[in-house]
Amino acid sequence: MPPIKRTKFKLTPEQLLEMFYWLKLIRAFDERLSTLVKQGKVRSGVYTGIGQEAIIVGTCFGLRREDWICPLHRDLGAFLMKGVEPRTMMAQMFGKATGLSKGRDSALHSGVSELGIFGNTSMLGANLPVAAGLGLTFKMENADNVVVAYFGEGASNTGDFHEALNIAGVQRLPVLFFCENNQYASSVPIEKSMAIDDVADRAEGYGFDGVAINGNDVLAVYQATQGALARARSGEGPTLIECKTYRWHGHSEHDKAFYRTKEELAMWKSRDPIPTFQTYLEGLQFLSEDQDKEIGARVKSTVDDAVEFATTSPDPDPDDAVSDLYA
Ligand SMILES: Cc1ncc(C[n+]2csc(CCOP(=O)(O)OP(=O)(O)O)c2C)c(N)n1
Repeated sequence: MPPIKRTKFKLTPEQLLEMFYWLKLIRAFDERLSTLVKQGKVRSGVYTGIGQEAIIVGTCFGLRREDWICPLHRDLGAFLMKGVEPRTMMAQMFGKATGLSKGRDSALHSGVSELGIFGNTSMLGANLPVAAGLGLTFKMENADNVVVAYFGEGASNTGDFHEALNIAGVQRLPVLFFCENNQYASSVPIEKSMAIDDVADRAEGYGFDGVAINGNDVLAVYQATQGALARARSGEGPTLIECKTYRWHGHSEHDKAFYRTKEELAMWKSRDPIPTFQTYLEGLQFLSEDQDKEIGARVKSTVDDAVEFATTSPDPDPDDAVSDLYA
């Protein structure tokens, strides 16, 4: 079948189905984690990104292994798309010896340098100066690799955010700053922490483009990413892309989110990125009922296998607590 013509950066039907698979896998992974937390199986805080999957899929799809990502607490899907096995990721959340950090942290700070994944820090915004530093390395090495750095709208109020954007603008660094604007920073709604409507407007103060897009439209995110990637790879510097979205669950799985209304949640659920994309694919006759079932079955068996692996994996050996240290 010919590629889609509607968009500037063309995707084949096969690639679109792959995107659909990733959306469903990331949703299923988070949903299973949410259940497992309640069963006491997870030894980590869990901050699901349910409702925000289009941002991860639209940004990570087609990234090079050499490109780096700086994911947030809500971005486990980015680890999967960058190449971490679902089994390993689940074992990480279970705090098992087979996880990324071998059971030695609270699961959300691991990175994988071979895959270009920077381990997140707990301080909001602190990943952004690191992203700028990675970008500076690429510039100094004359490599056309790019850094994709995620942050919440809450983090855009920190000093680190502004310092990172400033140096990225001055040095024209190959960094894509991706704001996951899910409307709340913990319990604080955006209108109580910012006097402007769009985080994207902040880029102008640092001399580069910022754009606000529908973060629940995977193709809109993909298109914006590809444009910014092309500019960054050719030395034109950073871009700030603000994705308007919503997180369906509380800030973490132990937050019941009483600070928002049922109506607000229902409104955003009606903009669920997955059925929206499914309808689009079906309209183009790229997704049949059988293909949908096959993708659903593949997603389920991948998550089942990951949970089985994590459940049966050994606990860390206390003697290993200080191994892998370096100075
Ligand atoms: C510098 C700093 N201040 C406060 C916190 C506590 N904290 C952790 S997550 C969070 C909310 C983050 O909101 P946002 O940046 O919008 O990302 P989201 O969780 O909504 O994805 C806060 C205030 C922190 N980790 N670091």
